[in-house]
Amino acid sequence: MIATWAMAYDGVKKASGELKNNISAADALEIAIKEVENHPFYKSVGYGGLPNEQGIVELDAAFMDGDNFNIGAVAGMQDVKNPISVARKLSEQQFNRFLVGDGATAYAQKNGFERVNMLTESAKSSWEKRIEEMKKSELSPYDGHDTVGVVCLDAKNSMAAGTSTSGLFMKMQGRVGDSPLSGSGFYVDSEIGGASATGLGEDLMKGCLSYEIVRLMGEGLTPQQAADKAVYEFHDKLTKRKGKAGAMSLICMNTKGEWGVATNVEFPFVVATETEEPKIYVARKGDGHSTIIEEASQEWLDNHEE
Ligand code: SD4
Repeated sequence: MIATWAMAYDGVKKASGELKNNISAADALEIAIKEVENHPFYKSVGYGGLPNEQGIVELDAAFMDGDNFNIGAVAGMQDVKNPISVARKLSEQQFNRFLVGDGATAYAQKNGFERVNMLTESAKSSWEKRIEEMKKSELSPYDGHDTVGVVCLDAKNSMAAGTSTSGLFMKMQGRVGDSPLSGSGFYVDSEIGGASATGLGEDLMKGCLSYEIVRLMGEGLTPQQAADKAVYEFHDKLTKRKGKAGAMSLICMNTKGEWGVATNVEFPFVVATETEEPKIYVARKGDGHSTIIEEASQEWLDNHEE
């Protein structure tokens, strides 16, 4: 299992332990993502997620089963504790697999998903503070955003991919990023591998980078080669044509459990394999089209904990 950001560590630990007991990739992915969604300190996923400019927490999530390509997704959903579970349930339907706004919220309610006011006091005060700061300076409202994305392989060689996010802090009401979009925020094919993205959705969705990485792995590239090629070539293309590229960090894994990461910002992520306990790594862009990946140092972990 590979997952975006250090916040995924507890979820990956819990889910990878269960994978050893032979649970499915889909179940493991849901366990891992729910753990992040339920944590009130993680400000951009689930409970405690930062709100949009109206002060409302709008949640996006997606689930994909790599065996049969089933996809379920929600966007702009409110007051539902575990968006990933709603997305997974939708993936089992024949029609109506991607629901937005009130429709997504109503579906979750009707199907018994737990309702919770997702705006914590702490997220509300961050929002109030940011409104004040924005009155005084040119501060970008969009700083600070971390989606949880997971790619998972199980003992029977099934794969799953999924995402969950409250999107960009101070986003416009109704704004949706890459996370619930197939091919952009996530993609998985159990005969090849899977990928997932985090970063600036407005740029990520221009490159369909999750699909591109899976396609490149299908052509024989290792996950690291595929991630490097897809992400840095697109970063260069965007920079050339538009002057700059937003933050883009991609994770991927193939059917052998080999993994790769590419990113144009400093990017922590978590990996657990059959032989390796869950570990936090930090990736950054190297020279040319390469990525430097190091295990997170004790100092880094201490800072993060704080
Ligand atoms: C979005 N990609 O809504 C998400 C936000 C994110 O790290 O991943 N931030 O655009």
